[in-house]
Amino acid sequence: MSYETILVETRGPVGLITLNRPKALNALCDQLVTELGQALDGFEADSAIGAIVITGSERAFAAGADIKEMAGFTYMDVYTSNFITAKWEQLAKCRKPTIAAVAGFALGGGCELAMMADFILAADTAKFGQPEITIGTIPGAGGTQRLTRFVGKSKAMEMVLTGRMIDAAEAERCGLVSRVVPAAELIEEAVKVATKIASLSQPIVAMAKEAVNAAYETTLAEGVHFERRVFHSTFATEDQKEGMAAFAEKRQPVWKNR
Ligand code: CO8
Repeated sequence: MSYETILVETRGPVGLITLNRPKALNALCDQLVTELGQALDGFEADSAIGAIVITGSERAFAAGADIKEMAGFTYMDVYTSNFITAKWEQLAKCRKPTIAAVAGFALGGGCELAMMADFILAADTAKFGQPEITIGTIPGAGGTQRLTRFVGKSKAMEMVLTGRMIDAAEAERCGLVSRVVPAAELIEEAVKVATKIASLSQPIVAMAKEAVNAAYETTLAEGVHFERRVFHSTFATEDQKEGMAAFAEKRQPVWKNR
């Protein structure tokens, strides 16, 4: 499949998607979001792919939704097309593990897209923000909800109400990103982490992801109950037998993905 706004490649068992609209700082136009969804579908369907990395350029992961594209929309345009449509949420719904590798600006829809990944690895050049308030709108792809869950009410309110950007160090301090690495090493490190995840049992990884995600959707008691049931179900897999046998036999496990 050929794309105009993204680059798609594989690095061993890792699917790598690079947002590629350099002249617009990777602003998320409709075509880009559509192509990103198609690339994600392709990797989801490919059993050789065990994890997916999404990145942008050195200057920008993505500077937000495409302001020029949406500037003239009317209420009826956005209401009837259900803008933001489900395709924006596709990354959040991905069953395979996803990592956003962020350098430069991750603003507005760019920050929201990064937050839909399972975790964010940041370059030391990364800057995160929800500046929608400064252009007369508010976050519309989950920013008010996901950012608040990541960083808590106080910082989310300050960022959403003022549009203030935070740098990589502040993003790490407040838990928005898992780690900060030197910009020159970002892709290599993200692919390394993704390769590690892809080398594990894919169904067990999927179960672990489902269990962590339950923490965002339910009460503590229900989440712990769900976790216990998923934990129990790992004992129905061949890979749990293999993993524990390999530990006892002091050898590397050979996963069957079953
Ligand atoms: N949309 C369209 N074009 C953009 C965007 C954008 N979000 N961001 C940058 N560009 C373009 C600029 O217009 C410029 O193009 P041109 O050269 O043709 O004038 C080019 O990218 C380079 O940008 P700058 O010259 O402005 O570069 P600077 O280094 O001076 O500034 C900034 C970089 C600070 C990132 C600046 O470009 C900026 O403030 N951008 C807008 C950031 C923003 O407000 N983002 C939020 C957008 S709204 C949003 O995301 C709502 C999400 C809701 C869900 C989305 C559903 C579709």
